[in-house]
Parts: sequence; structure tokens; C-alpha cells
Amino acid sequence: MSMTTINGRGGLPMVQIQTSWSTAEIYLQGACVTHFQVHGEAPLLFLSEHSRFEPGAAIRGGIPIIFPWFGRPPGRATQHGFARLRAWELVGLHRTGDGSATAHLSLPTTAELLSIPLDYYVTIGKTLTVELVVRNYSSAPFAFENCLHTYLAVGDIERIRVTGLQGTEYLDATAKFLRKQEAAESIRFDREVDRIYLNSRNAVEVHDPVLQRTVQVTTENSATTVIWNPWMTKARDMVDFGDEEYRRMVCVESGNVAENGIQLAVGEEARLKATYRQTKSDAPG
Ligand code: TA6
Repeated sequence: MSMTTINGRGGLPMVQIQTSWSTAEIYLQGACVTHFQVHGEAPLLFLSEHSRFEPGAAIRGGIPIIFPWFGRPPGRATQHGFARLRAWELVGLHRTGDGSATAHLSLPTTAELLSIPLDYYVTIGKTLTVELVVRNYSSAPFAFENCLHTYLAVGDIERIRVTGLQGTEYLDATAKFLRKQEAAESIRFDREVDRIYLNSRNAVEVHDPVLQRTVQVTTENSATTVIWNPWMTKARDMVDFGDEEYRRMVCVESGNVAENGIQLAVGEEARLKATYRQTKSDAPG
């Protein structure tokens, strides 16, 4: 197992981690995991070829950390909070007994949030696990939303199906956040999909016949799953996203959003964890 810190794209510091099973890359900018690949497998994560790599800018792909709010609530200037815009610190790398490695990053208190430090643990092995820890060292309860905005790589968006959300209520962001219920056992994509599934703690699976794999997302302390694909019109409108890149990604985001938002008592901590496990599926490509 090895770890090196290099100047990545845009000259931003990037941590490269090698284990006997896999490789990973983490930018300190936003503590964004931009790459995870099990040896002999396709990369797990999508990263736009047009992403910005500049201080203060969100990276388009990988696992952006959304905190302390999701979307753009009234009175908030930036979409999805500021954690993904900040330069985090690398605290260290810990080996675990089974040969995997855990990188620990932190965002000490920021100007906006005195005495609410963040820690982030990225465990690289046969699977990828990320865990965001928020601690309330302030003198009052702290209300926030958190979300791991994960871009999964797919072979062809029109060929995949997402399971695990049947029967779950969701807010449809493409229909003025109207509340609906998921009727389908398998969610498929032939248009923009932007759905905030609420009060759901089930595992979600992305079945990909082109990459011949299933990616399973399991979580701890996540009550919300967001499923997003921008489709072609929104893809064309995003400057940091290629017009055709919508075909090769789907966001499966895990966190606590909207009515699932968190009220953290003084002295308490909130831990949000997601694990990404891929298995080969022998479905024809
Ligand atoms: O993934 C859900 C979502 O809120 C979408 O509505 C879309 O805006 C996406 O996040 C990306 O947001 P960003 O601020 O990264 O462009």
C-alpha cells in the first residue's frame, strides 16, 4: 500500500493511493474522491473531461461533498453549500489489517461555521467507503443537510437500470419538487431524472449490462437518496460537462436532505457513510 501527494490537474494537490486491490485519487479541493478502480475493472467513478480544477470551484465528478445545505435554499448564494469549494487538509493515511487503507481529511472550522469541524475518511480496498463526520462544538443545536454527491461511471445511460427504490416517495426536481411515489422496480433513463427519494435506507443497485457489472451502494445514517442524470439539454448548458457525457454517468447520492435534514445537538456528532461494491454480471454487453 502506498500514498503519494502530487500536483494534479490545474496544479491542485492530489493524493494517489495504491493498495493490492485498487487505486484511488483524492483532491484536497473539496476532499473530492475523483478516481477509484479495482484492478482489472472499469473505473467506478465518472469525472468530466471538462471539469474545472481551480481553487474555490467544485469538481464535476467523483464524490463532491455537499454540506451544510443541499440545492439552493432561500438566501443561500451558492448551490450545495461550501464544503466542496474549500481546500481540505490531509491528516494522514492509516493501514487496516486486511490491507486496505484509510485516508483521513479534515476541514477545520471555517469562517462560516466556527466550531463545526468536518472530518472525512476514505477507505480504499476491494470496495470504496467514504464517511463524513460533522461535530457540533458550538453552544447551540446545528441544523444542516449533508449529501455524498456520487457520480458513478456507466457504459450507456439508456441501458442501465437502478433498483432498490420501489415504493419510496420522492420530490421530483423536474416537476417543481412535486411529491410522488416510485412505482417502478427498475428506474430507467430516457430523459432528465432528478429525484430526491426520502426516508429510504435501502441498498441501491446500478445494473450495467455494457460494463457487465452491478454497483451496490449501501449506507449508514443516510435517509435520502438522490438520483440524477442531466440528459442532453442540461448537459449542453453545463460549461464543465461535455454535451455527450450524460450518457456515461448517473448520480446516486446518499445523505440527509429536505425533511431528512439533521438537527445536531450541542456536543454531538453526525456520521454519514456510503460503501460502493461492484460485482461482475455476465449480462451481454
Ligand atoms: O444531483 C442533484 C442536483 O441537485 C441537480 O439538481 C443538479 O443541480 C446537480 O445536483 C448538480 O449540481 P451542481 O451544483 O454540482 O451543478
